Amino acid sequence: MTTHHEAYKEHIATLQARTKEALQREGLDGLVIHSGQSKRLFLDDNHYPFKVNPQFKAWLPVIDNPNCWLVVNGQDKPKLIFYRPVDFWHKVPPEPSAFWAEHFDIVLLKQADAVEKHLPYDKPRFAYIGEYIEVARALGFNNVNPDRVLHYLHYQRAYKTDYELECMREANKLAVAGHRAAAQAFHDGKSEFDINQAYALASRQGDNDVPYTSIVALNEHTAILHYMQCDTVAPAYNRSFLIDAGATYHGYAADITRTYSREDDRFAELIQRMDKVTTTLCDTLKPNVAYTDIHLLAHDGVAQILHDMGIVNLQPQDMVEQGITRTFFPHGIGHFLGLQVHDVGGLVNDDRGTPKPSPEDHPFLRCTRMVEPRQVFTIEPGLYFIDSLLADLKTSAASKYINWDKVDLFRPYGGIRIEDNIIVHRDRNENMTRDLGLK
Ligand SMILES: [Mn+2]
Repeated sequence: MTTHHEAYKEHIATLQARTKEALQREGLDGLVIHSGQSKRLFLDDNHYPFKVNPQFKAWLPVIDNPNCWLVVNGQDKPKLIFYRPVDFWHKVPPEPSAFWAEHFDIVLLKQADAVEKHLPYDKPRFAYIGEYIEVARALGFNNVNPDRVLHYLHYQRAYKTDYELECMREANKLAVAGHRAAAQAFHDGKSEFDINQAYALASRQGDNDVPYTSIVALNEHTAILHYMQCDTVAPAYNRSFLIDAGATYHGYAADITRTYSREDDRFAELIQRMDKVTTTLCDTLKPNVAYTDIHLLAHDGVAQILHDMGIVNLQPQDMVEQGITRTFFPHGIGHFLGLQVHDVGGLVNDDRGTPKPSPEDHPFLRCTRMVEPRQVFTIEPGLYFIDSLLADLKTSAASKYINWDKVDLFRPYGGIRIEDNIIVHRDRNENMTRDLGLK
């Protein structure tokens, strides 16, 4: 990306304004935001992969450096305490010089535990934002991750700046390259492990770079919603393939799912129909629509398919009313996307964090907010043949409506999910995934 300095400058200005408001609500002078620490495995001298505090990477695209600190007050130039040890074991990050550096007063920190002299003196006027509460206490911060501040920041984070949208388009580019390579590897009959490698190679993302563990599933595995293993041996025959895999750019996530059938068969037809559900729902997403309504519309779409394909012998409306579609589509229609793959702030009514839970019958829906411009969502309807859920259905009163021979025909294919990443603009939607030509 030719980095848009102007957009980043505005991004910082937006964060400053949000910080100022959050501080006013809490009656504080500033926030001290900790990037995190390297975490060691129990009774071991190895470390887990470092995952940065999302409140830290909101400010700058430094996602691989523990022991860094930001001191912000919404007014003065933010201070960055940048960890740069003398270390011959590990790579030491270079002195900051990228596009973001000029927006911070930078202090270099050689020893992690020598940070105190760079932190504000008047600790009670500041809140610590980070994961390491005992570190915060040792440094003298009593106000740790105050609810009012986090609720406000999380709520506002749903409205992406132009810089953030640009980062997410770039993340989609990386992921789409991976998806193309993965589809090819599937058609070549490769194993899950080898398909995952093909994805990594083309997307330039290793297992620790992707925003979540990629789901690379063949045949029956595609019906396991969060399948995270990777068989190293290819099955005798690759019938079906579901890949839910993303990419990270400057700390922002893409989250894309595609499903493929090897043959031009009934399952391929099911995929085509589900693809239509995804694109139709993407068009329904617009300002002033409740995201929950999109979820309910997805059930109508799934019901229509189950009816048209002769899988359930009921009118679509009755099928939805009786809750039968929830056997086939047991998860939510999607979520906010951003610094975190399931970005925060989806289940609240306002910036004070008043809860707005998902409907009782749809507990896995991750967002209940009204759709507004600058929000970024995934839309990911699914249709699966999941043995455990089907077993429940079989013992229920609704069993008589199910064409079980058809169900058994589809079981070996597993399931379908098709997921796009959408920016809602005031006057149109931008489907970042389809705009890149991914079918
Ligand atoms: Mn998703």
